[in-house]
Amino acid sequence: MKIVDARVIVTSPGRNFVTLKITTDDGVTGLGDATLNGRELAVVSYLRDHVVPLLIGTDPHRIEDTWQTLYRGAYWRRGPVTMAAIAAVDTALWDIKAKVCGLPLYQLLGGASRDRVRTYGHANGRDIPELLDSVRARLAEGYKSVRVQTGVPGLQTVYGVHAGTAIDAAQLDQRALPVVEDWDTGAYLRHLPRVLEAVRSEFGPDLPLLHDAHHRLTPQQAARLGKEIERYDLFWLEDCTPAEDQRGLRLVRQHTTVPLAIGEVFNTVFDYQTLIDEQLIDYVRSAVTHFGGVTPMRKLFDYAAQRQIKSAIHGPEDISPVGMAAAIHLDLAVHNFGIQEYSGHTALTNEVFRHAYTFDDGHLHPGEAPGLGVELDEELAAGHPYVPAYLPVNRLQDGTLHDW
Ligand code: KDG
Ligand code: MG
Repeated sequence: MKIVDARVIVTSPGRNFVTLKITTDDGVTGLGDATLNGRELAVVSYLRDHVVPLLIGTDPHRIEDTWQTLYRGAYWRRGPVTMAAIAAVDTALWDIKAKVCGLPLYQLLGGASRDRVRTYGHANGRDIPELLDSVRARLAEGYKSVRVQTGVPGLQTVYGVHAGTAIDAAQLDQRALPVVEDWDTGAYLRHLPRVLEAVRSEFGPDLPLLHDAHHRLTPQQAARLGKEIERYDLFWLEDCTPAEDQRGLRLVRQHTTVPLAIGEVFNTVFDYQTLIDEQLIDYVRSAVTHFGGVTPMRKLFDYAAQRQIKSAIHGPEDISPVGMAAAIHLDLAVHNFGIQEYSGHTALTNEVFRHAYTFDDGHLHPGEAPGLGVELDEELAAGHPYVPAYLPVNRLQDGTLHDW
């Protein structure tokens, strides 16, 4: 079997998605997600100009060797552009192999370790009453676990929430230039305990609650926050501090037992070495799409399992249904599954990417279609071309650029 074609398809059914489609001489096709939100075209060029020529004529069954060739053979390792491109190839090859076997991908990963995949949804509000309404809406949709984000008094736009209407952060990027959010760490640290108090008193102690600090705190601030919110029994506190400096998490860990989740911006296992070896976190958050694909994700989870750390694959709207499908197959198969982030996609996106996975009663299932179980409607995709878009940036009130 040989790869005879590999094409990059860019479509924007409401937001941009980059998909690699690989075709074999037997006519089997595989899809991989290469969407890097706000920097999509860099990955398109990396794939089209530098990777596709290497794939033509090769054996699609040699997944590990292809991965190593793209990773080691380029000499220039790691980084989100490289790893998103490799992820798309790796995922598409797993899709092909599973289709050739006539099995859903999770069967090739060891089979199901559970019946269904628990998820969490996003609740956002400009203020606490609006957030409580949003939590009610997620519960009505069937979610059993909810991430809570609110506006902070005195700030116009903060992560997950906009001054005008409460919208998901993923929508903010659909504009010509970056939206500028404002930030005041002191105001946030004073506000968050009140938010969690209000949510707990409205919904009781049993609802699993999550919160994303979106890399905005120093280790000292995160340690202080963790101690203060322990009594609200969070499922996790996410990205409490930028984790390029993994040692920063030591301070946080020494001071609080709040579970910690990190890794959505990581792209190789080396980003996690200290965090996992020293058990400084509880959940690894990488996306299949940004971490080099199914192959390294599986290795990451096995490594994390040695320290009782669980999976929590990144799954916002900027992961396409192709990346989401790959995540759900892994979720069903790995033993140390924790939770899957899931906000769904627009109806149009679901038409462009018809998928076998289903969401029911707050849980996902990958379905039983061979491969990933996703078909791309190329004609429909072509009717929704790329739209230039950026993620927001974040500035302190004196204008200093802050972490986003
Ligand atoms: O593209 C950026 C988003 O993926 C990110 O802001 C979403 O933090 C996020 C999350 O936890 O889903
Ligand atoms: Mg996050």
